[in-house]
This record gives sequence, structure tokens and C-alpha cells, in this order.
Amino acid sequence: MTSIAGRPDTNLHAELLRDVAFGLSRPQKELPPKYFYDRRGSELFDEITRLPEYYLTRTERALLDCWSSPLMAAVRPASLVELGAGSADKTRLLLDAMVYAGSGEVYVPIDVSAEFLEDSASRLREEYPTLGIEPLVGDITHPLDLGADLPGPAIIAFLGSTIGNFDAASAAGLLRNIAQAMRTGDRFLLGADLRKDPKVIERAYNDAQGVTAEFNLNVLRVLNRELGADFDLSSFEHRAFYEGTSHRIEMHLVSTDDQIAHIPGVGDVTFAGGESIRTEISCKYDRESIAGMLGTAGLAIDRWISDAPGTYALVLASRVDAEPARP
Ligand code: SAH
Ligand code: AVI
Repeated sequence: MTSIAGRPDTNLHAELLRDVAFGLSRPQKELPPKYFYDRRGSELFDEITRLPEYYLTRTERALLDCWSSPLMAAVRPASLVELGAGSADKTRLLLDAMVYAGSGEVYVPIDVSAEFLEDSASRLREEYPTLGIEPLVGDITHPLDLGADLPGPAIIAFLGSTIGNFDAASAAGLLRNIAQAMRTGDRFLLGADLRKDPKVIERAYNDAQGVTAEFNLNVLRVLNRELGADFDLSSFEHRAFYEGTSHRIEMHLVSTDDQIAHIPGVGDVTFAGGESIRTEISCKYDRESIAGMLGTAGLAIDRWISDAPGTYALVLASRVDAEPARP
């Protein structure tokens, strides 16, 4: 398995230290959500996708179930590149359709969660013997290099509404990198959670079994293990709420007491009781906000597929300077 261009593994520790020092020194303490995803974090996320309250995954799966075949028949991609692929569970619907269309040659799942990615790639190699399965460990916020020899056309998929975990500026940068990497005939496929009754959204991030709380706390476990920090997990509580003005869930870890965490290489971080670390945002969209976000990156919507209540959307986009095409 290769690392994505620009991210040698030796830099990982330095980057983690930098991100933690920067994030925990801000007035609203925060941590980048990519650090949730060690093996345990990836497994916890997979558990979240099966929770009754977490409607996102099953809704996206239903849309992929209906739409993968016509999409693949129309685009006939030779490659599928997936950003933040995780277990690539739903992706199998796209892979099946790509193989059935007779065009598929390569699948490139990209993810920061190295061990989890390799396990999932091993399973895919057995299930799809006719496809090249070429995982890349890397950070999708870094410039994307598809490599000159990636067979085209390619679909670059970004599923699960992971785009929502980036603020507007970071999402715009990420989409611009994608647009720049796209060649003639390549398409971008985005999965995005739509705005709806905030109570439904809040339930999805406050599940009754407490799996989301465990997932949230996992970031402190990662800092304890990777940096030798001494966060006391029992004195932080999960809190998730919908922020209506910016149309997003905010997930926090709230310190239950006044306390100090010691982080070698960073220093002592003081928490007042009730003070929180924002660990994740999860933005929710409508068609206009998605069109705007894609537009600033030089991408335009070709197809918009949504379920009848407007829970979730799959969006196919091309570069605005590309020939129009309508699958
Ligand atoms: N696409 C899957 C998984 C979504 S969970 C689905 O739809 O269910 C988000 C995934 O993105 C995780 O696997 C996580 O490891 C990965 N991820 C998060 N931030 C990332 C980053 N900056 N670079 C690469 N992968 C990232
Ligand atoms: C990966 N990402 C899209 C999930 C989300 O819904 O924002 C992560 C998650 N956090 C808590 N539950 C799920």
C-alpha cells in the first residue's frame, strides 16, 4: 500500500503535534476529526452506520441501490477513486455496477485509517478479482494526485456526507483539489446529508446506545496513545447539538471538572468545568448550498438524485470547463 503524494508517514507525528497544539490553544478548543479514525475509531463509525437513529448511511445506500447501474452504464468509468472510503461497504453497489457495465479496471480507496483500509482492500481483492484494488493511505485535504497512469474516465466518489465534516473554507479547498485533479471525462460523485427537522438530526448524533459518545471519546484515546497524553476519559462527556444558523451539528467533549491534561510535546492544557473541545462539525445542505460550494471549485451539477422526503442527495458533477454530458 502506498502513501498519497506529499504525506510521508514520518510526518504524521509532527502533524498530529502541530494540530493538537494549535487546536487546543484556541478560545474554543478543537481537534480535527480525522484523528477519530484509528482502527477502533473506524470500527465505531461502522457501528454508528448501523444504528437506528443514524439515517444517513441507509438512505445513501438506498439511493446507490437505485442509481449505481444507470450511472455506471452512462459514464462507463474505468476507475473509481473514493475519498475517505472507510469500509467501502456501500461502495460495493458502485463496484458491482462498474463491473457489470464492463468498463471497470481499478478501484482506488483513499483513507487516513491505514490498518482498516488495508483490511478492507484485502476483502475487496477477493470479492472483485477482475478489478485492480489500489488503496492509498493519505489525507484527502492534501492536493490529490491521481497519477498519470490511472485509466480514464474516472469517477471520484466522496460518500457518506464526509464533506460536511469540513468547514466552508476547507470544503472549498478540498473540492478545488478534486476539480484540479479531474481530467477530461472524469466525474465527481458526492453524497450529502440535507437540512431537515433538527430533532431528527440531533437524534442521529445522540444515539441511545452511546456509540457516538464512544466514537467521540476515541479521539482522546488516540492522543493518549500517540502522544503519551493523560486525558482522563471519564471526566469528559459527549455533547452534540444542531446549530441552526450555520446548519450544522457540532460535536463536543465537555470537561466535567476543572482539570489539566498533560500532553508531551505540547504542554499542559487547562480545562474549566463545562469547557469543551469541539471535535467535529457535520454540515447539512440544500441544493443551493451544494451548487454554490461546487461552483466555487469550478464544478457544476449534472445530476441530483434525492429520496422523496429530501433526506439525502447524491450529486454527480463535472468540471464547468468540461463538455456537458447527462447520464
Ligand atoms: N465513506 C464511508 C466512511 C465515512 S467515515 C461511508 O460513507 O460510510 C469518514 C471516513 O473518512 C473514515 O474512514 C476516515 O478515516 C476518513 N477520513 C476522515 N478524514 C480524512 C482525511 N482528512 N483524509 C483521509 N481520510 C479521512
Ligand atoms: C463521517 N461523517 C460523515 C460522520 C457524520 O455524520 O458527520 C461522522 C459521525 N460523527 C458522529 N456520527 C457520525
